[in-house]
Amino acid sequence: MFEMRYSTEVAEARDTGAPIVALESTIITHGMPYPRNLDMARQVENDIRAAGAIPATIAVLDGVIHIGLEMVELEQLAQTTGALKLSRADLAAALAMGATGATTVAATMICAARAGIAVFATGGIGGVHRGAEQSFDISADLQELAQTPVTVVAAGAKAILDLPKTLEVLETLGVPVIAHGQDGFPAFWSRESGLPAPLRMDDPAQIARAHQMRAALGLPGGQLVANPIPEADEIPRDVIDGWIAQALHDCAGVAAKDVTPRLLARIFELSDGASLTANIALVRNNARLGAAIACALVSAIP
Ligand code: PSU
Repeated sequence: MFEMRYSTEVAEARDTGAPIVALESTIITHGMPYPRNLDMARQVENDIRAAGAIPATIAVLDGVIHIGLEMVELEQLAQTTGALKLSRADLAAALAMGATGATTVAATMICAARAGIAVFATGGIGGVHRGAEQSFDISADLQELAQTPVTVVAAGAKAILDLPKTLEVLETLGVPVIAHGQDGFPAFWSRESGLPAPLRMDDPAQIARAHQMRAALGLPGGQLVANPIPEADEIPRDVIDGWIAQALHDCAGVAAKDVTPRLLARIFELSDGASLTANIALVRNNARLGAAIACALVSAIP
C-alpha cells in the first residue's frame, strides 16, 4: 500500500540483526540552518556507527518513507527549503500526495515502529507550549509516546515549552520519563530544569529491559529517556532563559507548526549561534546513548 525504502546499511543491519537507531529529519530541515544541519546529521550518524549501531535517518521523499538515507539524499534534504513538517496528522496525506517532508518526533516514531526499530535519538521532544491554556498548543509528540512502542532519547523537552505542564501531560498519558544519570529533568540547553524526573536509570541495559517489560506487560507506547546535555556544552539556565523570553516576545502571534522552528531560529540569532552549538552537542550525546540502548536490546534478545 505504501512504500518503505531502506538504505543499504539499514537493509544489511536488518538482515544481520544488528542494532539500529532511528533519527528524525525535522531537526535537519526546520531545526537548524544549512550547512550546519548537514554537518550535524553526518556527525550524529557517525557517532552511532562508532558506538556499534547503524543510523536510520527517517524522511519522506516523493511519497516514499525512507528508513535510512543515502549520503546524496541527506545532502539534498538538508538543502531543501520546501520540505513539509510531517507529524501523525499529515504523514498519510504526504504519502498520498507524493510529497517530500521531514518527520517530527511523532512521525519518526510511527515509521520506526513500522520498520521494527525500537530506539530513536533526537534533540528535544515537543510538548506543552507556554500559554497552552489559551492556545491549546500541545505537541503531537506526547500522544505518540503514549501509543507507539519506541524508546526516545532526548535532552528532555525544549526549554521554550512549559516544562511542568509537559511532565504533567506525560504522566497523565502513562509515559515513563526516565532521567539518565541524574535525578532532575533536563531542560535541553541546560542540564537541570529545577524539576525532578519521575524515574532515573543510569544503565542503558536497564533502560532496554524497561522497554521490553512494557511490551511484555502489553502496555502500548514508548518511553522518554531524558539525557542531560554534557556539562561542558550546557548554557546556564539564567542565560538561556533571557533569550527564550525575548524570543517568545518576538514570535508572539506565530501559531501551530511554525512556533517551534521560529523560536529556535530566533534563539539562534539572539545567542549568536551558541544555542545551535549546544543543540548539536546534545543531539550527539543522545545518539551515543541511543546506540548503547539499541546494542543492549539486541544482546538481550534470547
Ligand atoms: N529536536 C531538536 N530540534 C528540533 C526538533 C527536535 O533539537 O527542531 C523537532 C522535532 O521534530 C519535534 C519538533 O518533533 O521539533 C517539535 O515540533 P512541535 O512543537 O511543532 O510539535
